[in-house]
Amino acid sequence: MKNDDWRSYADGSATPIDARQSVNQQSAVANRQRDVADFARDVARDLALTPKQLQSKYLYDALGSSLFEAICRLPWYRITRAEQQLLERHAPEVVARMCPHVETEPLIVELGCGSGEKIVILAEALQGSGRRGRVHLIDISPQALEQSERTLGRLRHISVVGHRETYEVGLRQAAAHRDADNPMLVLLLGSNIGNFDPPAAYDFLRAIRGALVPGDALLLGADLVKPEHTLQLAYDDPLGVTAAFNRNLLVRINRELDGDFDLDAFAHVAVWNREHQRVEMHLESLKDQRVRIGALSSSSHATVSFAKGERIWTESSYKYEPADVDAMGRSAGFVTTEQWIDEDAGFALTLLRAKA
Ligand code: AVI
Repeated sequence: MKNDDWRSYADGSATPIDARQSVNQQSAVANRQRDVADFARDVARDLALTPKQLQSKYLYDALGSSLFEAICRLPWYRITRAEQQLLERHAPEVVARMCPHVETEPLIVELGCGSGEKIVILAEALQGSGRRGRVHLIDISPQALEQSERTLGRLRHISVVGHRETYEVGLRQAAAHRDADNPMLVLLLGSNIGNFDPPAAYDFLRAIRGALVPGDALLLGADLVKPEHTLQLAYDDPLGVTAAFNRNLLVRINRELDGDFDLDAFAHVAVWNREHQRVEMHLESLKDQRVRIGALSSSSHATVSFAKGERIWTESSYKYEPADVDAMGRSAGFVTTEQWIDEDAGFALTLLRAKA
């Protein structure tokens, strides 16, 4: 059910928003406390590693998500625009391949929906072909889910359910809503696969395959290897937006974990690691310093020492060759149906069918 006063939820229920409000407020507080505890635990563990690390998923608080959206509009970061153009051009073909009959109602699941501007292109192609569908959005960011639901809200031929979950949990929940007569299409776009290291990317594709049945499909967007200078500009842009995105992780630790990181004492660094085919983002300490993180005061990690030049590794963005995508998909139990490439931007959109 979906109209202005009702929303469907991941548990399949549909209850007036007013009646759910106090329940939602309580669970929002509980979620928040759980999130901060997880964040504290991960920060303590990962800053004790050599080299020091922070997980890239923590880049996406509300400000980080807005900064990432700004990155997507930068002239030097072409992933988003290239993918949108490929989607606009080929979405009708994806729909036609997935839904041979006009009465087919696919279950479309997007892992990491952002603001919903990509899935809406597929939803519109579905509408253009006279078909209906069900959409499940999975994102850990509540802002992203709200925005995507708004973006899709004007479309009456689809129902929308949001899951504020990790990809794995959300995918399991969404797959429970599939029915035997209609195919499932999973979207993993924006080169999100690039933020997994290769073994994790393979495991993740296997997990996606495990949620599918033969005939279902995965639409995968992957950024391609390109000249170092181009990658450098994409991940260390002249406007400093990517630097702000990276350093915001320290702002987040200061705010949520009572840290005292001096932002001016850490520089954003982006490095192309040719051997591993990845761009790495780091935060480099500009001096010898000690940083206190109040929320960790009960542990031995409350004070973290940095030597001048020492780095915190915050993100990896793996880049692929088109054949790598095909090979990775094949080994995970898929077969490539189509691969559309934007040669100029160096980006590939691949439709992978689940093999029998
Ligand atoms: C979300 N992810 C695919 C982006 C990327 O390109 O790795 C995140 C990003 N990091 C810096 N700029 C954009």
